[in-house]
Amino acid sequence: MSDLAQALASLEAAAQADLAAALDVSAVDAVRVRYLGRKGSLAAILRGLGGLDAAERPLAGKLANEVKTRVEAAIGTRRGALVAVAQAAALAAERLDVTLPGQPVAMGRLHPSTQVLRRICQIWANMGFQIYRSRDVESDELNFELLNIPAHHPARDMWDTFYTETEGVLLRTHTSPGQIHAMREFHPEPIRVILPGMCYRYEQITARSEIQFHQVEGLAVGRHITMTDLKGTLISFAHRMFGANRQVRFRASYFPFTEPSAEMDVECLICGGSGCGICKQSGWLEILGCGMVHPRVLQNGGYDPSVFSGFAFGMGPERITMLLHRIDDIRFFWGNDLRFLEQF
Ligand code: FA5
Repeated sequence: MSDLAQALASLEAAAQADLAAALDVSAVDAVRVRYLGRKGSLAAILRGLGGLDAAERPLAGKLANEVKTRVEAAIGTRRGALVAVAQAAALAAERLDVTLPGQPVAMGRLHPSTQVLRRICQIWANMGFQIYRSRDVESDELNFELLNIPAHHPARDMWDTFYTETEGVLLRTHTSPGQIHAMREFHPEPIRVILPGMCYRYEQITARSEIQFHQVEGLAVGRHITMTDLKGTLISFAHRMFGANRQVRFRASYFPFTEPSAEMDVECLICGGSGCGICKQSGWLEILGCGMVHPRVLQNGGYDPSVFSGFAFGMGPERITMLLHRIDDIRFFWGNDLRFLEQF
């Protein structure tokens, strides 16, 4: 029994000395394994209990438990102290200055064309026009035939076309085929819609013309709609878009799907009307084509032209954006140059 007490006492002393020498948490954990682990020194001593007299065993067991409890407590204390030291060191090393200003997150923004497109839609919405979406890939029938432009008609030369490999399927050259979609959906009710969307033309790219550009089509169909309604509505749009003092003019024009037809110009904002490269020295910039819906087109849409009449227009938001921001080359729009895009 006294041997066992001796062994326990020296185990405790050795464990305390090792703990005092342990300088980090992993060294403390190693002490626990070495003295209190399943294969550690205390377990080895306890295996010797079997050799004692039965009368001595309870006292020996009690002694061993007391030593174990004290060593465990010492390990806990040492471990806690070392964790606190390590935390203090980490806090000091990784100190955060929460008063430093944050790093700004780079904000994206809408493309200038989208911004103007939305403004145009807003103005027309305020004037009671609903937005009607229609497809970019169209049939020859809707893009041309039902708009009064039969195959081989010279008017087809007005729109150089991207055809697909599927017979009769093309990329729409204007948003006007949407007029037929809308009329066929709503007839015989009156209509007031705008149709924003992308158009495609197989054209020479220049400072004023792209092969891909937006249009916003407008269509009003009802009883007793006249050319006066068309002019008044478009002038009101131009004043809301460009300011009440902006000059506009209508020029007689030709579109196979309207009769009579016109084009509306806005005083060139880039040169103030004195003439520049963008307005071809005219002082005016064309922003849209328009006219009274041709009776045959009304009929193709399902309306009786002896009862109904209507007006239509198609404008180019990129041209309008150029006017508003004095951009002198349309190629900037799809050039993906951030130096351009970040200005809006
Ligand atoms: C048309 O496309 C007719 N569908 C417009 C129309 C609708 C007339 C309804 C009557 C009734 P035009 O080809 O002129 O017309 O184009 C209309 C507008 O689209 C132009 O005024 C211009 O602002 C814009 N636009 C035309 N071609 C280009 C191009 N290559 N690049 C950029 N904008 C263009």
